[in-house]
Amino acid sequence: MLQRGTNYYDGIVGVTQCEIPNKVTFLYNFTLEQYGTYWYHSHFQGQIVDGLKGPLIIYDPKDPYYGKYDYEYIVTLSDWYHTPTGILLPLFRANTYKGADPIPDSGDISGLGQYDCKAAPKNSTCNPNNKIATYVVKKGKKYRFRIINTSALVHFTISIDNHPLTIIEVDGDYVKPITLDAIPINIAQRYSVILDANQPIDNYQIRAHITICTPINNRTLNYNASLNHDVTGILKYDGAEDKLPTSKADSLNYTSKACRDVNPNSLKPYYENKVPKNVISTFKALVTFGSLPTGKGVALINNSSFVPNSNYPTNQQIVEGVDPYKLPSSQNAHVYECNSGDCKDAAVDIYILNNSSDSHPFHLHGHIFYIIYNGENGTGINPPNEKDFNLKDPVTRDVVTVLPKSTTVIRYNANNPGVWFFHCHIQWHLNMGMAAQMIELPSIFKNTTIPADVTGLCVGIDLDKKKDNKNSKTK
Ligand SMILES: [Cu+2]
Repeated sequence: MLQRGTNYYDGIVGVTQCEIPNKVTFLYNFTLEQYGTYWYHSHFQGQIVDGLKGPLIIYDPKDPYYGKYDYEYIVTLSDWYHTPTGILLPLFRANTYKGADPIPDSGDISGLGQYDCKAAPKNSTCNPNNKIATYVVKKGKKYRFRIINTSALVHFTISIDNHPLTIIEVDGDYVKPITLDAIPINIAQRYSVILDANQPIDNYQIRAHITICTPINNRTLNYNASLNHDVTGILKYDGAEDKLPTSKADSLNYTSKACRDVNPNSLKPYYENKVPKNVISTFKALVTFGSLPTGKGVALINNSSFVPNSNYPTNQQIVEGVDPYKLPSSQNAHVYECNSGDCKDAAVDIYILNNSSDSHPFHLHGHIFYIIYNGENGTGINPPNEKDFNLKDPVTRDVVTVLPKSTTVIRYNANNPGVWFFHCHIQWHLNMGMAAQMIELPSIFKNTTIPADVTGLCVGIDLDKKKDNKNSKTK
């Protein structure tokens, strides 16, 4: 969410707030100015991986695609670890694993997946014979599927046998319709697609193919997981027999889509974009991995691993007079003001220079961005020639995949004063510090009044008092 004027409700420990203690109620109260398919999740430790997440759909009364479909479904895709992150995360961060991303045990569609429980880790919960996600459609009708990848680690390619999918929305923004047999979707990305239920009445396989886009070796935590890379669901026509689909996949070439986005050059914005031209600041983010002298693996942006200041979030520091230009290097702060030109047209370019062998889905808070350059796999981290930027009709997103050993350039309007988190959405990379803080127009932002409920999280809460307040309200 853009959180314009409410940066302090953006939910990042050490950036915009302190953590919410157990048994305390905290209200995020903000005004929406966006429509489309989003999701919410915890941004603390590994809670998102344990399931603290869900879809957030905002309906647009002027949706240009209303009338082009009859019904809609929400489809979440996720990986699943039987081991809770309370155990997994410390193991992962321990020296021996050098930060190789833990491999999930399984995957699910809208929370439903199947697994051979004999292979599940000891003492973990595993339910045999789980249901399979089933979406019932009526022949002759059209359906909007809102697809969200809420994974910790994995990339999905989703397809439905005999049913091409027409993309109409990408990360909350409408695009001109484009029809594909299979949709690659990286972590935190969203697509709305329209499906035409025009096939014979039957059951059709939904295929959510998993790809792990980071290197695996025998030091990788859970590397021998019996992960089934082909998660399935059922598209069931009303009137079809209750049986598993026997439909065949079209000749799907997963490798050509693995770890990639739908080609950004093939996606065209539905409404004409005006790309801002007054670039007030350029942030060159060199993305690498490294290790501390102790051997502990870290993720680095410009050779610095982000460590949140959990007890004194950056937004409060700036409001209380701390000079944002003097934050410690562990804060990975990039600070910019608009001092020249038309500030309504002010823009920031982020060059994501990925010098690792992983692909990274990068997400920026508080903004949607234009993908003005998306380098091919292996083309290197030399800053591209600006002549190659697409400033005419780039697609907007809020998560972009940066391929291994390549460069991507995003541009966004610098019109939202605040402290905005910029990070890889692979949960394990985030835990290793693959994050930066974009400190936008601090000379304006420092005049913000941060509400007492937010600052109160940092001064220690009297739990009994808070409970009394809550009780008195409910009475
Ligand atoms: Cu990453």
